Amino acid sequence: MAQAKKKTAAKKAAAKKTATRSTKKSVVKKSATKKVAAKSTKKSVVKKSAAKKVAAKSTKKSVVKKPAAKKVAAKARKAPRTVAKKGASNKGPSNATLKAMHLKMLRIRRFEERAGKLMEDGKVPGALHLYVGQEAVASGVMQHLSNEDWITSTHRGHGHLVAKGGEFKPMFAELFGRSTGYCNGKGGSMHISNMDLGMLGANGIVGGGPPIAMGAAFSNQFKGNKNVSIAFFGDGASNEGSVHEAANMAALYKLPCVFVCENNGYGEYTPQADHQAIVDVADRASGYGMPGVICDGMDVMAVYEAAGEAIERARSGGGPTLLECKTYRYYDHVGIRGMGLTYRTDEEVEAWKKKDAINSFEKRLIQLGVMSRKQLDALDAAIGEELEEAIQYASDSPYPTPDQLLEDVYYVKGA
Ligand SMILES: Cc1ncc(C[n+]2csc(CCOP(=O)(O)OP(=O)(O)O)c2C)c(N)n1
Ligand SMILES: [Mg+2]
Repeated sequence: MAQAKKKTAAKKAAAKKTATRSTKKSVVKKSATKKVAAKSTKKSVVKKSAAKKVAAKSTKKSVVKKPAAKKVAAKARKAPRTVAKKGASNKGPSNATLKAMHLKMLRIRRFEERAGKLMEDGKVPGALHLYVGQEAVASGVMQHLSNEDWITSTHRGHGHLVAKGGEFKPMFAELFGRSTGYCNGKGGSMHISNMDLGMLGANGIVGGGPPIAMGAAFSNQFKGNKNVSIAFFGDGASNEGSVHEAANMAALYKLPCVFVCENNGYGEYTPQADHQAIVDVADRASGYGMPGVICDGMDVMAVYEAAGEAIERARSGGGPTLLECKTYRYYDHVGIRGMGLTYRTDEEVEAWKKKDAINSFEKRLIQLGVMSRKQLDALDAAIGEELEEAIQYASDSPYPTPDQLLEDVYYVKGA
């Protein structure tokens, strides 16, 4: 019993470390942030009471309409954010679910590694923002979704599509600009989408996805179905006005939407501490009036549980959640090696790789007897074969013809 307590205490401490950036710099910044946060709490208390007066003045109709939303918002303000508890759910996932999440992660990793190499060999036009390192986030979230649920992605979108059920052939064809691609070769890496899978699109506009996901959630609420929409965005995007507007409206209308911030510590080449004064993006949730939750984005089970709770809340009318997943991208902002900028150290990258989501989950699957090393290797080899076939298929596919140039795109005739 005492040993078990010790173990949980040690686990908690480890989880805390993961959630917090461990450099000295960030510790100093954190305490400064705390002071700022303390100041702003005082301020917000004053502001809140003023806001209450304004709310009281508003029409009877709106007061009657929103009591439930008010309760959720009040709750969210009281408990601005929580750190997701591991093993919080009683119902452990089935072996089939564990296997499915592992498969998603491995498919993303291998797709991205191969796509990155092709780009660096000059075989893919344009830039590729690769998702390697962040696989646990897409996989843990998407495990709860069906094709009827919508997602919006980012410029780093291949992983989201693979996890949503995207197939390698039309994905590579899209990256190669071929007419057999998901968008007939006109979307490319940064605008790949597929409505049948509920993937509303990657997006070259940082912060462009959340308003679209919020709108999709509004349509679901309007239609009265139980579908949800998920907005994936980065720590950098979390500073964009479009994200704040979408979150504000989603909370106001209690929309079935989950805002998933993939905090990988950088916006392009800028460390988080240089682009925002907070450490936890989830802290902003209270400002929107929704629950904020932090989870270990390098642990697919932690993401699965935290996302499951948020998605269930959204489906059952409880409104949106801001879920922050602490994660890391192994490759550069663009491509594998990028531009050779020294904005982060090799030691930092290696330290995150030690927490690799796929390695640790495979160890767990073996320990649990869900899969053997042999089965895992066979699966990996099969994915490799599927990839090569898809690359061949994409290379053999034709480009769109000039007469198809204006199909599938918005344009103003005669302009
Ligand atoms: C509106 C807009 N501003 C700036 C850019 C340039 N840009 C591309 S990616 C990026 C960083 C985004 O950082 P984050 O949201 O943390 O995503 P990550 O790249 O870390 O996945 C920026 C600033 C853009 N594409 N769109
Ligand atoms: Mg980022």
